[in-house]
Amino acid sequence: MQQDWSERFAQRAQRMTSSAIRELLKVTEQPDVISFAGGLPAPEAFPIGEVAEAAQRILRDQGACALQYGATDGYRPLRGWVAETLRATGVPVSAEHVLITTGSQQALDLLGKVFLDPGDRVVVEAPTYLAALQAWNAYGASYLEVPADDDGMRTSALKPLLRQAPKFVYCLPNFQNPSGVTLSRARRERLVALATEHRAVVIEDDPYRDLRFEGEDLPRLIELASADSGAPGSEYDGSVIYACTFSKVISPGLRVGAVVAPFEVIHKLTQAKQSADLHTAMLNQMLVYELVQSGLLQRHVAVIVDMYRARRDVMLDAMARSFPARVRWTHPAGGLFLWVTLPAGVDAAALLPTAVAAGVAFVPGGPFHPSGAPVNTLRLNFSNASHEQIREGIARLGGILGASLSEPERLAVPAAAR
Ligand code: PGU
Repeated sequence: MQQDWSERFAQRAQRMTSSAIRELLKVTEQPDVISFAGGLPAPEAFPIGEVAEAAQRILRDQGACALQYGATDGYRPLRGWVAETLRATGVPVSAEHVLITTGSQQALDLLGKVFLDPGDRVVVEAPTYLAALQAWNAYGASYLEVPADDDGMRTSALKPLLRQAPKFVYCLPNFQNPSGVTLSRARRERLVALATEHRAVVIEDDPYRDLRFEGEDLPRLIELASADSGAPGSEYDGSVIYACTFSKVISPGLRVGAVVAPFEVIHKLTQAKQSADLHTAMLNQMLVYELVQSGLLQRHVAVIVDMYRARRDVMLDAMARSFPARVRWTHPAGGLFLWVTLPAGVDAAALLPTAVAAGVAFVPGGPFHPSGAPVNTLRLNFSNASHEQIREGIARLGGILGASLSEPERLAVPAAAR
């Protein structure tokens, strides 16, 4: 007898949805599609030779350890390196405050697992990273959205939301995914002050920090929270939980990220990780440590920052040439993405099949909002295509936008779906 599987799934599983980015990866793997969809680093920049040499050194010098089971909280030298990076900016953390995760995506999932009961509120920027929503939807989160502008989250709108006792506030301060905007220094200070006043927890997700094309680094929220709290010499006990990753600066395929938090939170996250995957791949953790230790990280970041800045410039220039006048977009100072706003009432998802048929892909903006709306936005990635592909892809997209905006009734969102 055939099972009715959907009936058997737990309520948690019924709340699960697919990532629009992951789904699109299948389409964009077709060689003739120019993809501005996934947040993929430039493959031609991957440090393949250095990774091969580091792998040989590790296997020669550490042999069996690299192939053995390891501790759940991670490879200790790598935990120490992450702690040292933050300590250098005044955050009083040691290796025990760091949990190595299988990409920072796992950190988001584990945070949901340990903090969220069904119905719990989470404050998110509008728009926000769709796979964080995907992770927390499974745990039954409900969302409070804070509007954002070119300076990031509008902290002036935060107070009434904090009064509703959210479990945490999720913030991407640098070159936000999907919008590309950066939270201003004044708003960082305001956010941390408000969080302290309301005893709110902040999750700072920071994969793009090192990919700054211009301007000065701004303090991390966890730095500001450290400056505010604790006697000199005391250990970190602030309310900001910091997630970072080596995906965008070395390789996403290695799946190595980290989360930094007070001891009690790390302890609970470690229990949650034990049942998820025992530990992150040892060889990959050792590889990452070897590469950051050898100075490869700094050298490589300098190369890809120059490369991505040039690609951003080509994309902005091409958009200015070929996008219709009523279309708006952000001008990111770093990261991998920019965010396009179409006239109200145009559904970007409805344009996607036409775009893919014309050989160009983007991520429609709806899924970056908990409610799936507004839908007149889209995300473009500029790190994964050559200058020629960017010019060609943007020209194709410009043509499609031009045609669709001149016949709005065809693509208008039906009133019921708005
Ligand atoms: N947090 C943010 C803000 C991200 O943008 C991403 C990746 C992650 C966490 C997770 O990255 P890890 O590799 O797990 O460290 N964002 C990519 C995901 C791409 C994909 O293939 O799903 C993106 O395109 O938005």
